[in-house]
Amino acid sequence: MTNIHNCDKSGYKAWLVYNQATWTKPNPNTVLFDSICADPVQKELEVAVEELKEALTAISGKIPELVSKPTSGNTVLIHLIPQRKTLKTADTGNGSESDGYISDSEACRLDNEGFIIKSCQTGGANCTVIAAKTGAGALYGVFALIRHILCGTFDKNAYIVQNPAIKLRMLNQWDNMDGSIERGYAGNSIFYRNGQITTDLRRVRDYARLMASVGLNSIVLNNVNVHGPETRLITKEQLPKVARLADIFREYGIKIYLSINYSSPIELGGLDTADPLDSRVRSWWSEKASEIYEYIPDFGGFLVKADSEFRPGPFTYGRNHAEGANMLAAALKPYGGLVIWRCFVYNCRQDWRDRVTDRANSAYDNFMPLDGSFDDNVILQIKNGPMDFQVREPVSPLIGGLKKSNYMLELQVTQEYTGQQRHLCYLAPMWKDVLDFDTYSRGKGSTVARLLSEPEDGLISGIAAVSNIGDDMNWTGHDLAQANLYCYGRLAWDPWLTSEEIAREWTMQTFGRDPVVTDTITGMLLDSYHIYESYTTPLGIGWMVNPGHHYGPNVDGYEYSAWGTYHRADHKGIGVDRSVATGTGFAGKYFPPNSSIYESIETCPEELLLFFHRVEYDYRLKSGVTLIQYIYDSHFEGAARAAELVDRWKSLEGRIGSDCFGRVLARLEEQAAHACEWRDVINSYFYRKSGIPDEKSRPIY
Ligand code: GCV
Repeated sequence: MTNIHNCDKSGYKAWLVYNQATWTKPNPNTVLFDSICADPVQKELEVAVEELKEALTAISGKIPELVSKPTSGNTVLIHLIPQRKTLKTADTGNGSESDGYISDSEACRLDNEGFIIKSCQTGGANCTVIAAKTGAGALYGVFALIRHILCGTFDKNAYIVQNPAIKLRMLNQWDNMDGSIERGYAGNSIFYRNGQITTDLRRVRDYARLMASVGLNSIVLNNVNVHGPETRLITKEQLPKVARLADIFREYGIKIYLSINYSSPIELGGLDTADPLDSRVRSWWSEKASEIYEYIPDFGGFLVKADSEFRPGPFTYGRNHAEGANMLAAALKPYGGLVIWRCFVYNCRQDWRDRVTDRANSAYDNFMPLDGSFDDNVILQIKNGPMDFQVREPVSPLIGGLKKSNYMLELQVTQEYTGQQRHLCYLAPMWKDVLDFDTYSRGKGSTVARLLSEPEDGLISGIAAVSNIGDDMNWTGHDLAQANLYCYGRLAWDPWLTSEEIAREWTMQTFGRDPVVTDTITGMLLDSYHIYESYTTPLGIGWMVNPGHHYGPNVDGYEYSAWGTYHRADHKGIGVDRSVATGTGFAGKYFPPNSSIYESIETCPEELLLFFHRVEYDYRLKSGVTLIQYIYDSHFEGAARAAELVDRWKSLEGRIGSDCFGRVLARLEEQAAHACEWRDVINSYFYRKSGIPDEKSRPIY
């Protein structure tokens, strides 16, 4: 067995481990590159050259020569396309000028972050040209080339042109300055320790590399819940240190953003108000912006959680979200900065007895009436579902609903409700359900992926996700949870990739190209979301977790709370009626035909049945089984399949480095045991509520 992945015992290098074994059996069309050619005066290309050199050295065991002109052998030529006047005009098709490597018509096909990989013969060398308009584009091209080499899909005659589908591709760190991470499951922050920005920046650089390797271009460096110490990140005392972080990320084409405290004018500025229409507040923010840009000239902007879960916001002053956001936007506008304003706004002090108020309606009701009133440098950030990152939710109707505002999708890579990186849960299938969902906002075919990649004229869009990394040596606690960070970046770049394509390429890069390993891990990843869903909460109902930390089953944990999170189970049935006819009306917020599909219990997709409808236990699903029997069956099957994951992994013993093998095995065993706990708690709860026994007489307590 030649492909054992054991050169990175800790998992630290993640998918950039550059397993030498992959090179020993190159694809017939792969060539061994012996040199890298780039114009040495082009500082912008330095990181791309460094990355390529590191990868080729590790993979082939030989340090490639750095040359300024291709002369012989096999060369990777990294080329910055000059910004000539002609590039501004449209492609005329023929007779287009060329700079020696790339014609004008080819250059016209590239965005600022795109790249071309093509072959050419020049100066006696066989060149693979990576051409781009910027250093970031070249870096993405380098990482793409490395990926193809490692996956065995590199073809020396290939002609690849790529641009990112979504322009703003962001990670949100929920890191606090005390070093903790809200909803972090992989240790402490790599950015902060004991109230200070860390001075050991190696890890930050390695994180930037991981991000750039999958095409991410923006990061918010602190938690959306901004406490006292993080409020001070925008002060003179912290800005020089924030600027150092920005310097590192900049090298990798990544812009930094900060979450801000809406009450900063009071807490930092000594004002008695943070009213967005007060001129003193407006000047305070303008001066603050000017100060920030002195330290960080390409600062991305602010992320704001306002009037949400006890965070301050414009409501205190009788102002709406547009007034609140636009005031900050005006301050950032002269510098090209953005305000990313979260739509996660709801009443978290609801009375559980109140059956009329529905948290699912909240973001839509708060923001739809304001569509068109946000300034052009405000982007609304919308969680994928109307509630809060549950295992299964419908897509937020704000996506596609908003037509005159910039917006971006917010996903959660950190596995708050999906097993906290103790359970295996590969999230690409969940995100694909979101990205492939047809909103019908512009008629048939208006998928979320399309809306994000082709925003309405003059608008901008993006995608953000809450990161899953911490200072654990393997970044993500569970080694296989690295696949979630990886697939998030890949989908942000190309939302039409399939879950399987991404799982395969991640597995090959991380573990080498042993087909048994690739097939087994890819299969485990692809099954894992459905397995997790089947032993946890049934048919889209959500929230059956222990309050606070959200790990493990507790069916009534949130049932009598103030958070607006109810399943309403009783002895007859379960589910929330969100129809227009008899329920909270949420189903009516979608474009037809989605609204009528969700409205009716007959047509509602079954995986969302209990999200949209109250259903009696003896209701027969399309398969013919009753709801209660479905709940029992899926929980028994889910737990059994979780146990099988252990066996599937064990079949790889000897094919995976033993350290990683042992770490993952321990997590999978814990998952299998915990899945039994889930199964028994959920099944017993519903048996006790309904009094209906399992048709198959399996143990229920
Ligand atoms: C950062 C949920 C999480 C909170 C999180 C919040 C948000 O409520 O449990 O930890 O706060 O979402 O997205 O703002």
